[in-house]
Amino acid sequence: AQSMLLLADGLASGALIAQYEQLYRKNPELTSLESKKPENQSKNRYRDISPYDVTRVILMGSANGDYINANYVNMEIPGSGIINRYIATQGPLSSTVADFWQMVLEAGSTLVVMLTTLVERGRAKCHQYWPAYNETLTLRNLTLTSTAENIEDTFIFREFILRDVNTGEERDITHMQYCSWPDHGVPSDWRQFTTFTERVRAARTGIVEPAVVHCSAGIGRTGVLVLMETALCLIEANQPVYPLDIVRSMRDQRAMMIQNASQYRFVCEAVHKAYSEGIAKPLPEFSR
Ligand code: PTR
Ligand code: PTR
Repeated sequence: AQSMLLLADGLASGALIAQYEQLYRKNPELTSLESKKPENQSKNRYRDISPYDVTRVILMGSANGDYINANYVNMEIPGSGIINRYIATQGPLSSTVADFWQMVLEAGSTLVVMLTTLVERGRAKCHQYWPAYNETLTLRNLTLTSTAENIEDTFIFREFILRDVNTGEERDITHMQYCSWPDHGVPSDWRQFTTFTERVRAARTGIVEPAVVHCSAGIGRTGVLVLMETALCLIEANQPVYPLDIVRSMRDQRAMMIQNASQYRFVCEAVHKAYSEGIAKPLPEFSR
């Protein structure tokens, strides 16, 4: 409750945004050398968005090298025993779709969260990396079959079966897409965004494998979602929420998480409203 008062004050005074603007966008001590190698450059959607070497996802069984523009991001919720694990990544390119699904397979992930549309203002933001409903996409040693597609509001929920052709192993994958959030911008409605985040939380409950989250570059919108989910979990665990510490922790794992001050303000306001309206509140097991 104390940290929520601080949050409200910081929003009102502008101090919260001022502190955000002081924070490094990339941790100066961490390198991103792999992404600059000649054989890897074409695997980056944007020249200026590179994964740190130390937290990058290393592909084991890809015929196309071990590089993908993706980082492990782990967010610990003190006092609750919870660590929310993510892989934050760019929207796949046509040339990296097989690498993307190889990553999902190797990470054991069952949840993919997509925060972009394929095209925004006439520009390609993400390649369509899944098959149409009822169809199967074949990729190197994997197949992906679409078994369900439901539109709710501005969300689309899909179900896929990912199959490793070599081993016969099959896995169900849930795909959750948020459709009304342009890059560099903020969602049109904090309530809808909070609802979406809660749906992601529900979908990952009890799952230790990382949720794969992406937008176009995999930093701006992805960072906002990770901050929101982290804050909701902290509130439920009756822990203080210091958003700048959360951003710093994210940026130590993937550079530039949360693109700009308006996104930061938006998510801080959403956290505060979710708390003050009782949408997010301490769970009984954590209340004193
Ligand atoms: N030209 C882009 C760049 O700035 O590096 C890379 C890029 C390549 C972007 C292909 C989109 C692309 O389309 P698709 O997502 O359909 O592969
Ligand atoms: N060079 C691109 C730009 O600044 O426009 C990189 C970029 C693209 C950065 C999209 C962030 C972007 O947003 P998001 O991470 O939410 O897809």
